Amino acid sequence: MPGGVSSPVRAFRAVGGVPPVIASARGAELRDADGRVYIDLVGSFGPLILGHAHPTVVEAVARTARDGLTFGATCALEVELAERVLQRFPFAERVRFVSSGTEAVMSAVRLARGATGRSRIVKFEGCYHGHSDGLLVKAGSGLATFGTPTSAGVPPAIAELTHVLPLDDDQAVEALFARHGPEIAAVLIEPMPANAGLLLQRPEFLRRLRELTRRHGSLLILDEVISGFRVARGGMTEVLGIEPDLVTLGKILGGGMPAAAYLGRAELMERLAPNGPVYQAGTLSGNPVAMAAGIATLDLLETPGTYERLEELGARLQRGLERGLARAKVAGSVPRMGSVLWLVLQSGPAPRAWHQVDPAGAERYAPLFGELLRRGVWLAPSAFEVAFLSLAHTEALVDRVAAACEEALSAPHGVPAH
Ligand code: KE4
Repeated sequence: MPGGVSSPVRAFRAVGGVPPVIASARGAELRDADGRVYIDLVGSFGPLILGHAHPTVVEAVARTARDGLTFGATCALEVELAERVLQRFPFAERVRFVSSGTEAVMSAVRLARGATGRSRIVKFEGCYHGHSDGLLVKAGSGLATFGTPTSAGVPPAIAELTHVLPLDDDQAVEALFARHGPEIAAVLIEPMPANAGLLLQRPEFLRRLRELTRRHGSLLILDEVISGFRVARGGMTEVLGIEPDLVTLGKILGGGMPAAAYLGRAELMERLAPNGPVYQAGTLSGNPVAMAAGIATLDLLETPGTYERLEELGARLQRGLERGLARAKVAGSVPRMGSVLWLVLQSGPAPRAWHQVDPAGAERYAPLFGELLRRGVWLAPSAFEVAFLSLAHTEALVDRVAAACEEALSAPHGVPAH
């Protein structure tokens, strides 16, 4: 297994040391093969909004698996999850399930190109949309972590069809549309960019994208693989009140099992095979076990007070981390949206675009990561991944994380004060 991992961001290349092998997890905690317990602030990079191994989700998976793992045919659970997704994203009329966020975004881009007959797409620097060729251009997540924003193996002929703009820059978008408007199939954005740190966007910037794409006959694809069901029942689409053409979902949708989706109006989605000329397929798409995990997860998120609770826990951790930075006299900030937070180790206002992110912040992050790991706090092994809280986290656990961070920030070989 190259790097000893099945996904590069899990390696500790950017923070040093050897990643522990995890043996089990429950609620807000991970347990490694040596029995060490960690408070988990990664949650498998987003899916585990309920925490690890939620008994209702595990029971749904076990019960469903006993009746078969995959049929290669439609099952009732697919229809049930499809209905739940469309209830939460009422702009959409059709949904297609796939097995990963990468597949969802790759397919949505192909559909946009097929529907418009255009080839150019627009993404934003630092945003990450999975590892399909055309999207590994100035991308975030592991690419930002390893300083390789554009992957080897992507032919120039493909990369040149992807225009990459800075976030938070209205003029750059206007200028690109002025030059290439009629050739642009789609603009693709994480409405809450969370793969180059948490780069919160002005709602008016996002609304401008909707106006420009509509004016030029391009589609707007909101990649809600992270934000879907995370920031609100209907994701950022609900929060912003914007009507996108396509939305991609993943992570929470599968509740920890491999499930993702893309959704949109019927006139778009009906262009997909078998009804239309845009092809996309998948052996395990919509399999009953993943559908059961997703249904159980979305149903549990209907519990009244869910998003208020996540907001409460997020605000508590934000305050605790900000207090720790101040007391340790370390320059930094803690941008947050609900239960998603980012620990920024640079002075000044929190960045809204990749070029505002100080690379020195990543160097300061590495020792802090190690100090926190030693204190039983599991953050992402990358300065550019965000922290996630879940409904399994408690005030006591949040306060322990804040206290550990304050100690770690002041530790002798912790983060150098500014
Ligand atoms: P997957 O193919 O990893 O399921 O989803 C790709 C994807 C698409 N869109 C957004 C906004 C995403 O954040 C992701 C995946 N996120 C990364 C971490 N931020 C996954 C972790 C990993 O690569 O191991």
